[in-house]
Amino acid sequence: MMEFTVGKTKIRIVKGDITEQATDAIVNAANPSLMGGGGVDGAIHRKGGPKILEECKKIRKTLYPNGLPTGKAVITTGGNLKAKYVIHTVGPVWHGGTKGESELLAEAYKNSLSLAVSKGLKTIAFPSISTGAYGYPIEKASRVALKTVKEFLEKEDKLEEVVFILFSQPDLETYEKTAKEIFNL
Ligand code: AR6
Repeated sequence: MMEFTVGKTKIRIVKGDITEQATDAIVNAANPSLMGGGGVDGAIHRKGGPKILEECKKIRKTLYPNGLPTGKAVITTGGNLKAKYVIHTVGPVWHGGTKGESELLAEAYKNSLSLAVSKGLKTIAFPSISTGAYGYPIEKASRVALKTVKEFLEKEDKLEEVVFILFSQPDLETYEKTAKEIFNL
């Protein structure tokens, strides 16, 4: 567990279950269909209940009939979750690193943060996007995640808290090690 600030924003890196977070928004590592899946996505829909899926279906009908493109983000209610909102984003599938994966992963973080700010939200929690089913190596992903959030917060001071929720001890330690470097801690 690690805690520090960037400008006015507190950053926390913790081990836990994102579906238990009481932040204004939690971020879902979704797929383009927005119809649910395994991993974090499955856990969020199971615990959040049917309202989330209903809103996802509406988004598919209106904004994104062909699915949510990789790197983009949309927002729904948090349903029965403690979080008020779920921000659904799609990280890239890892193809070895030469298919624009790092840029797309950075977009997923940036667009999620921008959406939270545009909705007036103050606190947001991220899982480690793309590092489960999508196969993105955790060390590389931790660099993109932390660097992107750092650069965002250097330009934007409206968020009170950004939390990174890691599901395993090794993942937590990887993020902590990267954070020490990137934030000069
Ligand atoms: N809280 C926090 N982190 C979790 C939780 C949880 N409850 N459950 C899993 N993780 P993944 P992806 C971690 O596979 O790689 C889905 O089927 C997990 O250990 O959830 O972006 C979607 O529908 C890993 O570190 O997301 C897509 O099809 C991280 O969350 C696809 O998987 C991300 O793993 C997206 O793959």
